[in-house]
Amino acid sequence: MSDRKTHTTTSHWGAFNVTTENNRIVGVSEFEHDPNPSAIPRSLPAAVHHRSRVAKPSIRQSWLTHGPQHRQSRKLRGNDAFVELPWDEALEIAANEITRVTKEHGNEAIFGGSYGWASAGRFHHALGQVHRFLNVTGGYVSSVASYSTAAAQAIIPHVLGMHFLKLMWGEINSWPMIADNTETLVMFGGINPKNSQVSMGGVTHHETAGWFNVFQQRGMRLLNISPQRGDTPDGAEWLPLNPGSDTALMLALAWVLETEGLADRSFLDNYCTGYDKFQPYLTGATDGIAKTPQWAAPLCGIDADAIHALAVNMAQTRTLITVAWSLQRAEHGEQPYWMAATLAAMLGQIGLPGGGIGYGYGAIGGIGVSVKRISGLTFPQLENPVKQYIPVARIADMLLKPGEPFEFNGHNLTYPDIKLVYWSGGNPFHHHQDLQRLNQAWQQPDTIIVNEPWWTATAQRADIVFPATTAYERHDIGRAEGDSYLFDMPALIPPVGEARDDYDIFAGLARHMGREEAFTEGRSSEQWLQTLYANFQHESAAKGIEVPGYSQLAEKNWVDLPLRGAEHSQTPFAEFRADPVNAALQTPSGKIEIYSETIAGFNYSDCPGHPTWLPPAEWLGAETANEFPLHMVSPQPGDKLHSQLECAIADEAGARPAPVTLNPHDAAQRHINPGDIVRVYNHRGACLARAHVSDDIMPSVVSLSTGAWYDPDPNGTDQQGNPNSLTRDVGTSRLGQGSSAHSCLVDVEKAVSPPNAAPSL
Ligand SMILES: Nc1nc2c(c(=O)[nH]1)N[C@H]1C(S)=C(S)[C@@H](COP(=O)(O)OP(=O)(O)OC[C@H]3O[C@@H](n4cnc5c(=O)[nH]c(N)nc54)[C@H](O)[C@@H]3O)O[C@H]1N2
Ligand SMILES: Nc1nc2c(c(=O)[nH]1)N[C@H]1C(S)=C(S)[C@@H](COP(=O)(O)OP(=O)(O)OC[C@H]3O[C@@H](n4cnc5c(=O)[nH]c(N)nc54)[C@H](O)[C@@H]3O)O[C@H]1N2
Ligand SMILES: [Mo]
Repeated sequence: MSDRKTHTTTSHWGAFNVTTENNRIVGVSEFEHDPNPSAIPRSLPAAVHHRSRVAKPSIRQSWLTHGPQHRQSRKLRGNDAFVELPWDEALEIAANEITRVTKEHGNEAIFGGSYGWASAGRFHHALGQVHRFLNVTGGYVSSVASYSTAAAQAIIPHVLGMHFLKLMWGEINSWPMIADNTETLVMFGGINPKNSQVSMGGVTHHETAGWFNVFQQRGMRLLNISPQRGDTPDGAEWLPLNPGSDTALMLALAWVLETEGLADRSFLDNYCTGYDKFQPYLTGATDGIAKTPQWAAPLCGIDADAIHALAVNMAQTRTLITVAWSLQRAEHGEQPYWMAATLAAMLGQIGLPGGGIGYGYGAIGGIGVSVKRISGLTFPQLENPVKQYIPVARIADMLLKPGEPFEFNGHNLTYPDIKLVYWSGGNPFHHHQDLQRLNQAWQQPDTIIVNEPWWTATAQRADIVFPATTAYERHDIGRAEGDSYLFDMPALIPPVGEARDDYDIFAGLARHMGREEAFTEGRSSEQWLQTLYANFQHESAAKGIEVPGYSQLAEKNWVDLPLRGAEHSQTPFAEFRADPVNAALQTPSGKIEIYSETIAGFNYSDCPGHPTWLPPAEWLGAETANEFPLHMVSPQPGDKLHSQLECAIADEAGARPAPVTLNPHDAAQRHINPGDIVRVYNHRGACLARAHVSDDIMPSVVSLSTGAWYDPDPNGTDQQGNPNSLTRDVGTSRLGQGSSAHSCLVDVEKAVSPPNAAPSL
């Protein structure tokens, strides 16, 4: 008899229905209440049951034979056999090793930053789990900010006086407000339909593309300023610009406003500080270079007349400037964010509906949605007794430079000496820049422990690998910021192989370390879910929101809470505009800081006291562009989330190596035809890719999405097409120390030898 069943579940890319039969996922289908469902789940059934699932606890052969302190053995990470062990034995070995490291070196020798997106679901969140475990066992060196928005998180509080995430979720024009008020939408880096498929914890109602239809019907001017046409939904004007040059373009727009009497003096006087220090830089009084459209034109590749006309248009209409996250994932990525706020301040429309500045629309799906926000359902991570941290993207620096000083947003810090790395819910050998360098760094620690469902490039480079369940193999509750839905996420199938939930893995380790009670508080995961849910229900009721009971939610599978609606959006900065004294911003001056005494006081040449054009080391205007004449951008993949589900996609005929998009002009110059296997290379590394030739990308720019599972051959050429075999591992600046992945020059040639036919897994 068939036990075929269908349930709805949620994920970072939204809700979908899953059909199971005989303990297997046999099909997925669209969630009928989503106006524009994502196609990402199509690879899910193949991925969940893929041969690359980690079946059993596995320990690297030579780590087991020679012990953690054997230097030669560490060089074998990634090229060694694994020994499968019973759970209890493996847990005991790992627990003893954690104990040894803390006894010999202290908890400051454990890195538990563990960055990555893991999966949706409030309780079984791999990062929260590993942090709580490490906290109850003495603490760990943590990481701050994110690969996504580190430069923004550093600069925005200095300029606008609030946490970047608060600005993005709270003080932002909602889609309906834009539709009703904005006349000119100037999108730096676009508002990307592929990226808005995704949001942390899920986006159920995919509405970005729908809003663009509304904008077009209303006759709004939609301007995509970006190296790729596809960075907005169809129908926008496309103004291609050289990657990394946005600050120059914004300065030239500002120069036109300043010199043609179009800048809003009264706004600058009443709501801003430091324009008087910035203005002489803009006009060239301080450095002899007037930031005119003629000056910017060769830098950004946009005609001077077009820049002039755009500035005038922006001043004459209700204009919203939007900035994608990608602009700040580049060297000096703080600058376009600061300069965009400055430009918006000069236009004087901050605090007016549909005007001003908005960061991150389209970067993830929930931004711009009008919902009432409720909190709760968070598994407590407890206190970390260790106070040392690194900016998240400085992982390789940390491992390579123990004891060395570095600067970060006004702090003078020192890299700790890490002996043990614990990673759960992330894939650094996918996400970090310059993977050759990370490979060197990865040889430093005694021991690397990873919880992972799949044999990713990171799991393959670990010493101890614990097989983790996926979100489809355990019960959880799903709910996300910017989303009105609440999901019961049933365990759809039993754990694949011997996989265990992260919670049970950490409870087991804690037991071997005498800390089980502290970690579990005597609860099973099901009991935790009930406890967290009861609190959530209580808190929601206090805010007037009725949520169903625990078992009622399980029966219903999901509910759409009455949280969505235009009435939940307010004009950002309206209170500040109405009363700049009593509703002052949380900056030192209480105003928008076009010049920041604080930042100037740090004395960072890579982030001076006001927005400044600082050419990156790698861009089309750099000297090294003679040798590597193409700028490679490495955006997020449209067909998946980062490196997740990649194993199933890679199996599809012709899917790997990954596609690299080139302009027909650049392809012809190199005798490259569509579909050719090419080698993308620079002085740091190389990878194979498949040529996708299109005039949707500007000349001299190539685009290779992240996501491929790093798989270098013996010469170091990645066979799958991971862009981080080429990117540069340098912080955005001493202020943000973020990832500067998008600042990268390469060249492309036809590959001489065909790639390995199939991925190694
Ligand atoms: N060149 C370049 N590089 C980039 C970027 C770029 O723009 N360009 N962007 C950066 C950004 S913004 C980001 S966010 C990162 C993405 O960073 P990654 O860390 O690469 O992201 P994911 O692939 O989502 O990693 C999540 C991992 O957790 C695993 N996982 C899923 N569920 C569970 C679970 O329940 N338990 C456990 N233990 N593991 C689980 C998945 O299998 C996967 O391996 O990449 C960064 N890297
Ligand atoms: N489908 C899908 N969606 C995702 C993700 C995913 O993995 N898959 N990941 C999510 C995550 S973690 C993040 S952080 C966000 C990232 O969101 P973003 O950072 O906004 O997106 P990216 O895809 O890196 O880049 C968007 C576009 O910016 C353009 N661009 C690059 N450099 C420049 C520049 O210097 N100037 C200008 N004007 N444009 C430039 C490129 O053409 C690129 O296509 O996406 C999220 N959404
Ligand atoms: Mo991200």
